Amino acid sequence: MALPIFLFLFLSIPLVSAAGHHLTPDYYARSCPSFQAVVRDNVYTKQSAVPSTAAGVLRLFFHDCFTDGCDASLLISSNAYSKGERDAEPNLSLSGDAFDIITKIKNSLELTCPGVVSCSDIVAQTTRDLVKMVGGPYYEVLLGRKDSLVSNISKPNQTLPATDMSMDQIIFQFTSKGFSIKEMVALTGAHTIGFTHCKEFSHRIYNFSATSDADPTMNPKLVAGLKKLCQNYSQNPSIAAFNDVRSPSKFDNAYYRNILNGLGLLSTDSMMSTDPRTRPIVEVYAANQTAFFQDFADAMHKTSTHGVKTGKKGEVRLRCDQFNNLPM
Ligand code: HEM
Ligand SMILES: *[C@@H]1O[C@H](CO)[C@@H](O)[C@H](O)[C@H]1NC(C)=O
Ligand SMILES: *[C@@H]1O[C@H](CO)[C@@H](O)[C@H](O)[C@H]1NC(C)=O
Ligand SMILES: *[C@@H]1O[C@H](CO)[C@@H](O)[C@H](O)[C@H]1NC(C)=O
Ligand SMILES: *[C@@H]1O[C@H](CO)[C@@H](O)[C@H](O)[C@H]1NC(C)=O
Ligand SMILES: *[C@@H]1O[C@H](CO)[C@@H](O)[C@H](O)[C@H]1NC(C)=O
Ligand SMILES: CC(=O)N[C@H]1CO[C@H](CO)[C@@H](O)[C@@H]1O
Repeated sequence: MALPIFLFLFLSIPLVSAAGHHLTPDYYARSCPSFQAVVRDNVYTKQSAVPSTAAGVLRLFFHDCFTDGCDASLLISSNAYSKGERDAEPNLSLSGDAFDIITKIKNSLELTCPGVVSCSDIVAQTTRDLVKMVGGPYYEVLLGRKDSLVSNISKPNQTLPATDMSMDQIIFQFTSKGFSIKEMVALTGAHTIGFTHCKEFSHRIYNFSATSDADPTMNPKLVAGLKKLCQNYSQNPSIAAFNDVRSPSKFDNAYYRNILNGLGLLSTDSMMSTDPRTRPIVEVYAANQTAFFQDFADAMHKTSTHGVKTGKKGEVRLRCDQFNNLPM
């Protein structure tokens, strides 16, 4: 008689942690039943007014989750005592509107259910709703994340992929966190929306090499357009180009068709289309949006549970940009 019970207990330990760190879709069903509606309404209002919001939040979500897990550590502002992730170099181009919508939703939820909803859950849910609103796939968001108790300015530089990395280094930033090359290619389809500042690709369009002014793998028409757009970027660093020249604000699979045709802005985008480890996956997604959407949805779901903190490993922040206990 005791044997089945023993077996059940024994088996249930790994099953619980494998099932997503105690996250559940209905975590706030009783404690904050308006959670989903508050996020949805704010997403609709903000995205309608400021169409760049979706890309900004999607990138913020990726940077937060890939830096010590999805724990809103990226939202912490630096103070006199410590410098937060938000001030790390790779974050400097994160859109202010992305932080703004998270703050708005948090403020609204603090009125209806004070101290209940974590900032990291707000980021996960807001990202999903925005991706859906601009035409991307739907996926279920599990809830119950806690917010981090630390935010370290040196972390983003070490954990995030950067445009000047080799394909080996880029792949390492994903596989070292348990993401496959296929998941990496699917997630990077996020570059179907949003902007890139000129400095990220200027080396590809001006003085590229001794023999060629521009990277010869780039489409010459794109090069000409970017040279014109970016001519004053050193005086005006805020100049930015659409990531996806075909359908800049629609979430679709155009990113993959672009990079196969020399229309990728970043050198890492171009490498995705040429490296033998990634090109076959790019070709599938370029030809089949359904396949891309399925894999993107699964990979976003996985990203949204990466390194999540639950229970006493975190807190529900009262303000997303500050820890509840400020250093003395
Ligand atoms: C493969 C490695 C990646 C590299 C090297 C990379 C690099 C970059 C860079 C340099 C920018 C331009 C930032 C700026 O100038 O403001 C950018 C934009 C963006 N990235 Fe990535 N990225 C990568 C993967 C991803 C992934 C996996 C996601 C999300 C799942 C993502 C989402 C975005 C979005 C949405 C934007 C546009 C942001 C905006 O318009 O505000 N990226 N990325
Ligand atoms: C921040 O991260 C760096 C590198 O991982 C580490 O050396 C440093 O001790 C951390 N700082 C704090 C305050 O945790
Ligand atoms: C991160 O890397 C960039 C570029 O390599 C550098 O300029 C910046 O100072 C670094 N930031 C930190 C906090 O290490
Ligand atoms: C390109 O390089 C040449 C020679 O080194 C230099 O004179 C020129 O100013 C550079 N142009 C740009 C746009 O950086
Ligand atoms: C770049 O700057 C020059 C001189 O300041 C100005 O005449 C020109 O219109 C600017 N071009 C763009 C695309 O902003
Ligand atoms: C596209 O991908 C989906 C999902 O993987 C698959 O079911 C479908 O057969 C594919 N369509 C084509 C035309 O290959
Ligand atoms: C969007 C955002 O908060 N960006 C911050 C990045 O870091 C700079 C420099 O410290 C801040 O001024 C920005 O506010």
